[in-house]
Amino acid sequence: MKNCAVVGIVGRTNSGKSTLLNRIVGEKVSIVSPVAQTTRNTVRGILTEPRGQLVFIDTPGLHKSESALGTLMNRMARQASAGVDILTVVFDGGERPHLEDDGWMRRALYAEQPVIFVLNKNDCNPFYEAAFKDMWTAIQDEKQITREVSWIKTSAIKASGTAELMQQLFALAKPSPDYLFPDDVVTDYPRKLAIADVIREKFLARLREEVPHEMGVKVDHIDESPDKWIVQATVYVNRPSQKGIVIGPKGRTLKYVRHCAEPELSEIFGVKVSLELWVKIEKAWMKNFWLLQQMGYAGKM
Ligand SMILES: Nc1nc2c(ncn2[C@@H]2O[C@H](COP(=O)(O)OP(=O)(O)OP(=O)(O)O)[C@@H](O)[C@H]2O)c(=O)[nH]1
Ligand SMILES: [Mg+2]
Repeated sequence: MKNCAVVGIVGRTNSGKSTLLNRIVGEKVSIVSPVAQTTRNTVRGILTEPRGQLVFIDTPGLHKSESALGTLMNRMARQASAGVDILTVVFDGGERPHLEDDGWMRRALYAEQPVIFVLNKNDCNPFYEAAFKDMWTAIQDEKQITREVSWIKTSAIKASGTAELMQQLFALAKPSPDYLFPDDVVTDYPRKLAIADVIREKFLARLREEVPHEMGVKVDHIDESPDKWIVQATVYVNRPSQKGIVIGPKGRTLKYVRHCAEPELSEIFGVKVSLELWVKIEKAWMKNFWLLQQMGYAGKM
């Protein structure tokens, strides 16, 4: 028998959920950036060990949202939190608690499954452990409910606390005759979406202000020959001014993105990858259901 569980990783945007997932599975399955709202899909990362298998679901961070895309992302995170065996709520201990942290704690209060509160970024100074614990006590007092949760402090960047987190997760996992996924699979994230994410991550590393949130990447076609893949992708923006920013002076931003993404994708897929990027202005693409679906943000592809 193997100990198996599906583990939801939820929390507010930028708390380090994707960094933590990558650290746990030991491979980069989910993109990371300092920009809020980096993850837009639910991304599964699978850890298989002799003691069992944990299937993690990384989710978009909860945030205030006015766009159709933002609403879909928040819904995805809430839905993912409902269907899992164990709920892991990740907090950014390097900042005072936000309203979204309060929201997740209130959700955790009524969760049907075991809950682990992960106070991440404990390499930060100050580290607001007491503020988060006070918030949790205040919520329980207000609702007059006492709910058992365990607290674990981690640094996803420095890999501290993750062994303890694993130990708790495997202890909560249920014996199962078989693994949930084949033991050599680290993610089942569709290839086109994974490539689009890596491209978007490189833009996020360069762009600031509103552009990252109003930019979408869609992989249109992959031309696969045995020794080389040519990936054609479209970068969608809302406004003409954003097109200039995404291209950069003399095309420098596009060049940077290709320069960073191509070797990374070649490494991931074990074949030389060459990118062809087009930038397209599509006003209100974030409300275009077909495009949202093609990017994996709404329903099945
Ligand atoms: N100092 C410190 N920074 C961290 C730690 N974990 C993540 N970060 C940083 O926090 C930022 C956000 O990390 P992500 O993993 O993208 O956060 P996320 O929760 O997935 O964010 P969304 O996808 O937007 O919800 C990045 O700049 C990470 O490098 C940590 O343990 N310590
Ligand atoms: Mg993320």
